[in-house]
Amino acid sequence: MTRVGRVERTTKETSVVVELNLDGRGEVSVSTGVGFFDHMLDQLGRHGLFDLTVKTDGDLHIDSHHTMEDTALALGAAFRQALGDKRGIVRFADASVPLDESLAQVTVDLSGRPYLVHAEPEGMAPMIGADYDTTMTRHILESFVAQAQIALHVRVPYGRNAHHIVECQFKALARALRYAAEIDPRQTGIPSTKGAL
Ligand SMILES: [Mn+2]
Repeated sequence: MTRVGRVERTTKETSVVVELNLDGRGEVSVSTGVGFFDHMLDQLGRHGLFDLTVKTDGDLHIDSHHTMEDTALALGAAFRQALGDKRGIVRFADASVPLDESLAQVTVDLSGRPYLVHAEPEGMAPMIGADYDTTMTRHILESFVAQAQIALHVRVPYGRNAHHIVECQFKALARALRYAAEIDPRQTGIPSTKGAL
């Protein structure tokens, strides 16, 4: 069984291609034109042990908003596609990841229903690098969740450096998604009393 998703999404604002293999080895090739966002997608694939290819050509002459939003939508759709009917998966998982002084705690349910809870420390620096607006982290996660159709809770109870605060969220997200999507050898059916997810 290969669990892969491939999504192409083109609008007047962006053109995105995402390929995702849930059962990969963390081999990642990403290019969105937004350096820090590429760094975050790299973390997602590497620590999720997904093979991940992302190529986005976006309207960066406006700003990085559409590029990151639309990439996250396509990534969510590819993740949902790769999960298939979710037979045999673990379904629920959580992961905590520190990055020096910052800690992220992520809990996920591959439920079929989109819901995001997101809490970060107050007073973060507004920008990371020249083109990553730190208010976009929540919007990236919202966009991913909407298409992946998962319940996702992300909390950073403490942290100081904005780069660390955001990066530990993507690392913990990677780990939680990896564990939740893993095949449980004792789980022969779809892990829901409803019989569908
Ligand atoms: Mn970093």
